[in-house]
Amino acid sequence: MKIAIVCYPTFGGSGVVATELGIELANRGHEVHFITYRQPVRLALLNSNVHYHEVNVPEYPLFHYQPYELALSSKLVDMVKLYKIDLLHVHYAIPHAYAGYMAKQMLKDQGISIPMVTTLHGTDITLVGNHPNYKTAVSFSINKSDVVTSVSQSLKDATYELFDIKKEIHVIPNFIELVKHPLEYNSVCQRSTMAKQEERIITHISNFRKVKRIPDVIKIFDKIQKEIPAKLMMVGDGPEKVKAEQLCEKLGIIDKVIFFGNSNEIDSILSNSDLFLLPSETESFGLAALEAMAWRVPVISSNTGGLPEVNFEGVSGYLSNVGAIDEMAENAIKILRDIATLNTFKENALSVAKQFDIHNILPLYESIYYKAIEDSK
Ligand code: GMT
Repeated sequence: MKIAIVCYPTFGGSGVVATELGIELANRGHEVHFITYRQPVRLALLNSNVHYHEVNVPEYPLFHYQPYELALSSKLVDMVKLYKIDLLHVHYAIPHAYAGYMAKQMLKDQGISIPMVTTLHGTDITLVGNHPNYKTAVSFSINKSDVVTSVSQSLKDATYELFDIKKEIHVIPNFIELVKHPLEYNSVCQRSTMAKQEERIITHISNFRKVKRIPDVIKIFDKIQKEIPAKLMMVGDGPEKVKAEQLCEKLGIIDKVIFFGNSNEIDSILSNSDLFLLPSETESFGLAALEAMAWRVPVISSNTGGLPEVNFEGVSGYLSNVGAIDEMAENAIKILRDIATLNTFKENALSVAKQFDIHNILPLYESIYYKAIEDSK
């Protein structure tokens, strides 16, 4: 198949999922065309099966807002015609499903029929998409998609609850490429550069938006480090980062916290970690938690959204109500206090992660693609 993938090229989860999906589809012999405004961060190599087409939005003084959707839909039409693409897969409804639908209509006008699969990722439904200024267009473009998928059952339920959706939504969970055993992994970032031998390594990775409840991460760590020698790795960047640094300063723990910013060493950091913290306000899936679990890192998370579908209570970690900092810290200490318990949670985290192996999940997308192409004939 020839598949065009539209996504955000940044460090956000939806872009990561779209990129990893495209790479694996290409490994399986499909021809994949990424169409976005920058080369996706996780897309290192282009080859005969992996192409990247940049969407350029020319500047013009009259524009207060650059018309990205217009440029994207034009580019989609041009690329579909040039490469004879069979299917569009758009990740994140805003504005990709809308631009994809416009491209479909323009192509239809030229006698070309192409199906569009829209994958809902989370904030495109729960936070941004639900805003009254977007809701009408988001509902419209979801309903006009040929196939709609969501990354968790919880997100599917939220979509039906928040929007007037007439289409069936297929749940296809996010996935992970399982990694080598941490001891076999030749970590670029050595453990000794992060913590002393006797210290536990606790990690948080996100885009530091309010929804991630960054102050909770720091407060939970503060409580843990009072009981157990530990260091906190804060990976990522975003609007809450400066406040996070100030809070660490205020609590007197700045020397126990490393702020990495956006890092390409995520595997190295996770391979050395003992615990992952994800106390988010809402999380449609929690890909960062799954990535940690694939490195045998247990997870302390909130029990919101799709997190209970990924982090299994008492098995791969623990889940608490949003904001229950004391309970999260107590659970973390329960996991970290003795090595036997920690090792059990580590093995369990990996077993749960195995259920989301990319090789199990990818065929679900493939069969949806084949059916969509068949139905569009
Ligand atoms: O919240 C993020 O970290 C980024 C955001 C995105 O759309 O890029 O993530 C959403 O999609 C991810 C991939 O499907 C999910 O794992 C995240 O849970 C989801 N974020 C939220 O729902 C807040």
